[in-house]
Amino acid sequence: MKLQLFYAPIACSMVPYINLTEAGAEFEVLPVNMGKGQHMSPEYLKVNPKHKVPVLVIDGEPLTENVAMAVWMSRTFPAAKLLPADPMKEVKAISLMSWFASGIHPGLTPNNSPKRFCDLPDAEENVKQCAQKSLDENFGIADAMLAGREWFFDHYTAVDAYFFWTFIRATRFELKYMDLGKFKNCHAHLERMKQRPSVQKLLAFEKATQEAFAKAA
Ligand SMILES: N[C@@H](CCC(=O)N[C@@H](CS)C(=O)NCC(=O)O)C(=O)O
Repeated sequence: MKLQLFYAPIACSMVPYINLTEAGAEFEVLPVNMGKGQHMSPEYLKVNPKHKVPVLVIDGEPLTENVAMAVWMSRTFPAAKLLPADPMKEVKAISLMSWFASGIHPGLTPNNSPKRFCDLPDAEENVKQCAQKSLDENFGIADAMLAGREWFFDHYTAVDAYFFWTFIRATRFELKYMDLGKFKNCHAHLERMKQRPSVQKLLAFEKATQEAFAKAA
């Protein structure tokens, strides 16, 4: 099986990188330089007309959407236990990841591109403030879920990889309208994630990709 992952540093393509690594899968990374607009190029739009990363190409067939990728990986690499085996817990895991995709991710993006959400004059700060209000509420819910727990389920799963991305992404913004520091359980989860070899590999790869992009600029 040939696996290729369209990946951009900082972006949510971190999630399938971690999951594939956890699964011990062999995959090729195809870096996308969003700073140079590669995700809007005619070649990339043929792969994903939604102009987003990640895309996982499975034997030539492109699959988009993080949640779908996690389900596919869990089925394809069952030994990695990327989702819980119990059917109810499995759908709860899919429910959590869907919330990250549709509830948390939309609170992240406006912080770096507010004009995409409202192009009225002087609206940028208000867009960021609204986004951070949403993040504050959602991270509060996640923080309560993680209280007294190592992972979202009774073992590490793809849900942890996805949440890790949402939280590390938030820590990389300058957030004027919320205090990320109060989410102690989310921070502890982030630190636990950073201990995993898959995450260490990802962070090293991200740094190397960013350096390569900077050199090419
Ligand atoms: N629902 C998608 C979201 C993908 C997404 O929004 N990716 C962002 C990076 S985190 C992106 O590629 N943005 C570029 C754009 O929208 O032009 C998923 O879960 O895979």
